[in-house]
Amino acid sequence: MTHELWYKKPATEWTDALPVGNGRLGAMVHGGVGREELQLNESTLWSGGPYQPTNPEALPNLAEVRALILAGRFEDAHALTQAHLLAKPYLQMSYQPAGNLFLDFTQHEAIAGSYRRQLDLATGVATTRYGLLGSGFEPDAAQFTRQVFASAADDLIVLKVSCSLPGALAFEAWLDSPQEGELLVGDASGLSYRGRNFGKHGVPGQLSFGIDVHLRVEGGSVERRGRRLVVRDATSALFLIDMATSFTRFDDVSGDPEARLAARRSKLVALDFDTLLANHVAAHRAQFDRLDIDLGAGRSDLPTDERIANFATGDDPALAALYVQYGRYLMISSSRPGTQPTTLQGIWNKETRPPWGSKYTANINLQMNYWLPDPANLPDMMEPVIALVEDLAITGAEMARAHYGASGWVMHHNTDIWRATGPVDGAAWGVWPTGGAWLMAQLWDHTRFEGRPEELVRRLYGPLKGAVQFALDILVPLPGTDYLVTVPSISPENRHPFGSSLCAGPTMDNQILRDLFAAFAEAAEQLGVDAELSAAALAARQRLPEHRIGKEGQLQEWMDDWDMDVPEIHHRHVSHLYGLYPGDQIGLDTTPELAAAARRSLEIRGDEATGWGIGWRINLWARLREGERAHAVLQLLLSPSRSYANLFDAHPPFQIDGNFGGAAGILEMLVQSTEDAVWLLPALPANWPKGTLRGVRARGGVELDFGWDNGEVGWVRVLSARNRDITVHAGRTIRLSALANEVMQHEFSASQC
Ligand code: FUC
Repeated sequence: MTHELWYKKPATEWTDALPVGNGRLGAMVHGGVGREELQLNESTLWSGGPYQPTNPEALPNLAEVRALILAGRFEDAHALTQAHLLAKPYLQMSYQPAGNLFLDFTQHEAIAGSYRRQLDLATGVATTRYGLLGSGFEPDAAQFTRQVFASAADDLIVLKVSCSLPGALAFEAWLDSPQEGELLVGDASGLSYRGRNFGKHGVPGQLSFGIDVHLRVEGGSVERRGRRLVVRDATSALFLIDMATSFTRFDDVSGDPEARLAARRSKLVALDFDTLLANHVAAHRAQFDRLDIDLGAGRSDLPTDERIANFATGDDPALAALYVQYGRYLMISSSRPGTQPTTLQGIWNKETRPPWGSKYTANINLQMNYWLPDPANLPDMMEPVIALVEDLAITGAEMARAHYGASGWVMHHNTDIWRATGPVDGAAWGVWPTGGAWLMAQLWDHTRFEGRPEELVRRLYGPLKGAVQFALDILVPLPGTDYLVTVPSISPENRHPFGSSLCAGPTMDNQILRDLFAAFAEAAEQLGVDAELSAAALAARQRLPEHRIGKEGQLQEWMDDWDMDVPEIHHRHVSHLYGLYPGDQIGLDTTPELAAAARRSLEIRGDEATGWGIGWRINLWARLREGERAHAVLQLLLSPSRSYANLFDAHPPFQIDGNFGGAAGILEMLVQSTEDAVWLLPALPANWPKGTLRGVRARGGVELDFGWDNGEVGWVRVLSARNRDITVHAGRTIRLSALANEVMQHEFSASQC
């Protein structure tokens, strides 16, 4: 099984370039023949500095906004919200590019047909190779190779340029940055930039940062000429690239980038390329090799851009498997323990004013970014999200007090590296108090995948409790009923027919809070604490408005049957279908009527959406066990209009959530689970009749390998961390008794119905 993205030509656009990353450092590798360009990122380089955007006008106006919404005066509520309820500033900080490293080569015309650029997902190495014409070389006499990787083992980016002909390598290297600062003019051993970040929306820039590029040349010479390093007559050149900022925590920018760079540099002097490569590949494979997927043969003979254009023909199931592995690669590269969570663009951003700030949008996008790690056997990659909610429980507590007079903590629909949690962007988008609750419900699901280990439950308990306390404080009785509702809120980001998005008790909030309260009760019970609060949460849960089916047979998005009268009936968000996926309150077996209504809603909404909207729909169709439909939607994703040449998801320009959501969707077509049962091939399309999946994780702390032929599961292997019984649905249903840490294999062909 090949794990390569490959191309016959260099990148001309940023979205042709190949990403490498180690969670902290990222680079986009362009692979030009005359000019190599590495666009560089460091995950803590954001605009602004510590800030707390509470607005003192919010709380005094909250009761009035509530009253206006409950009276159906939505436009008045909207105007008052816009004027007084938003955070100050009402926009957040953005993720920033650090710089660019350029190599200008003296000889630069590749022999036709000799050029190949590739990214090997299994090793995490981007390689460019070509032969050179001219300058006296015979064809093929000089083969040039560039290898780039971002090492998690040694925490740096490595670029090696080499030539098969001793002494034939000549280039000039230089560095720039879009951030304010200066290039240091030093000796010929490297290039350095020292700079400061930008302020934004009235929040001053408070970070300093540095980029260090060290160069070691084998054979030939290197000299400094002004801002450039000039290499002549060399055989190979090794660049070690490191970056650091003064960011320490959301409220602390007192770190010393100089000291950080120096500390890492001192460890690197002794390391040669082969050692660096071996360290990197071992660390990468330790994650990457944990899952293997084979959906059948494909067109790995074609360059990846041509495979994307060809996917609709149906002869390339292997591209769907590659898409899963690419999602896993992007996760390993952009989110590791101790680093920042993956942003809307992972850790790859070249713009100082990126779309949506390249930050964390928490009304679908941040959550979707983390749908993949659990099933895809990368549970460590959830760590940055756990660290995030630990921060948000602090910053969001101040926001909860200031804007709602509530205890606990809140995050609305966005956050940034400074862990701002206020309502931003505008009344139509920002005034949605359940972003933090969704994250906690998702992290509780993560504990299920992990088999609910006590240490993890203990760690999540504080943020979970805070999210519950906030929810209990802000729920208000709906006049004339026994219901408790969120108000003001919205159903992200859909406008209802009355000139606003603002409403009371949108379906998604009720679903999220049902999950949150249930999660808290389970956690409190497991730890044997907070019985009273747990009872209060369960009592409130009973009073959340139940699901409703509307006049078109659809699942209502709001308490009232407004769905057919909205201005955007094909809206990309499908918020009320949270209960079907990622939630499990709606299911074909458990709530068939609601499942039929959810299906109707999905049909009305339509499959045509931007990248992440497609990613969500694949998962939803998978939960409805509609393999063909899920596959048809996957074909929309794996097409030139939604996937760039480098397989980045196009939410024009680029947003990584579609990559993660799409990859998770493919796994959801193959395996679904509760803590007691797994379903194998619940939504298998006819296009993937034969295959294997090894190392996939299921809820209950279970790892599975299985194979199928003619669309039927032939065998399954189950590995559980503890003794347990598992029900396996795979055409027929069997019950397996697994012993802790012992592989249990079952052949379906031999089993009884
Ligand atoms: C949500 C979406 C947009 C975009 C943004 C980052 O607001 O509605 O489409 O993905 O997040």
